[in-house]
Amino acid sequence: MPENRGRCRSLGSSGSNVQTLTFSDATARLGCGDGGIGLSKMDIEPSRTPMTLQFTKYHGLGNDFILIDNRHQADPVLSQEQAIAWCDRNFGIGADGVIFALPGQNGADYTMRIFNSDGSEPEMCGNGIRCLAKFLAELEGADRGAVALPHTYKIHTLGGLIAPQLQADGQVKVDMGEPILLAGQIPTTLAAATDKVVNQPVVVADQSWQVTCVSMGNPHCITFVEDVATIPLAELGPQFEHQSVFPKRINTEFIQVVRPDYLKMRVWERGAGITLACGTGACASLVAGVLNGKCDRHATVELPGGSLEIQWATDNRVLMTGPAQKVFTGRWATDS
Ligand code: ZDP
Repeated sequence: MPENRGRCRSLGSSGSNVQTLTFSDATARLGCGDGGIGLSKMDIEPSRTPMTLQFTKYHGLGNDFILIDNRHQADPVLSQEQAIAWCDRNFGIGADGVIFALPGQNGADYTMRIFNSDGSEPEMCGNGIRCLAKFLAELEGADRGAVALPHTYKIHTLGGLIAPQLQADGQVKVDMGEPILLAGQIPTTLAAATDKVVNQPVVVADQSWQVTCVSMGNPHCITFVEDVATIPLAELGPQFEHQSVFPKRINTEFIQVVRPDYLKMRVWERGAGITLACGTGACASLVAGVLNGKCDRHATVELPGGSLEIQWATDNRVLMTGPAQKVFTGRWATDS
């Protein structure tokens, strides 16, 4: 039964039958206190309130995320298994990832953690951090005028301190920090650890590609092509992602330089597959374009879901400007 499959995935069970748990068993196993999830009414004592957990759905140019208010505790309220179930577009809410708004650390206002739709945890997420900034403003009462614009948040991520700024026109401008160019730090074995990877050959799907690698906290491999529309992304993407020269796997971008100030991009994301947009990917691609002498330091990057403005400033920091849109709020409840 499809319902059972969804439920069992969220419980991390490999069996095909619904598991019968008491409320306290379930709470302990799921580790989310009163926010426990993933159980049907049948699974808990009938007199108890069904367990639900609130979420808000956002997207940045169609790169969509489930946002969770996790400010009360330092650990995400969902396991990576549960994130997989929530992101499932048929058996769950549907999203490219789950983002947790956690208490700040190292002097930051908040901490962001993200799980990809395959449950893996990336270091950073450009579209996601724009969504997070809007979500935080909402939690802080922006609709009552409690957040004066422009407003900048300092967000701790596994990729370092990132600063999204909410602007008066509704766009979010993010200081994405400095790009990481050394092979050992990206990481890739395509060059010596302290060398850059600019226009280097790599064999994928029995073909040699000239690639440039850049990390924006998370790793990206960029290939310039004549026409992005002709690239068989679903076929090539996973083969780039799992090429052994990328020990932490890789996000893969194909870029068409329409003009030096206008790039077209298609992306295969590590842990999420084809997405409509990728903020860190757009930043990495502009940096790669500059390193290859193909584009200006300030350009529009057109993605299938819309466009981002990217600038590699003279202080070596990359600035990304784009939208983030709330779509709906809901409660996860498998009994409904
Ligand atoms: O590095 C990775 O594993 C990515 N899948 C993380 C998500 C990146 C994202 N698409 C972005 O906009 O930077 C959210």
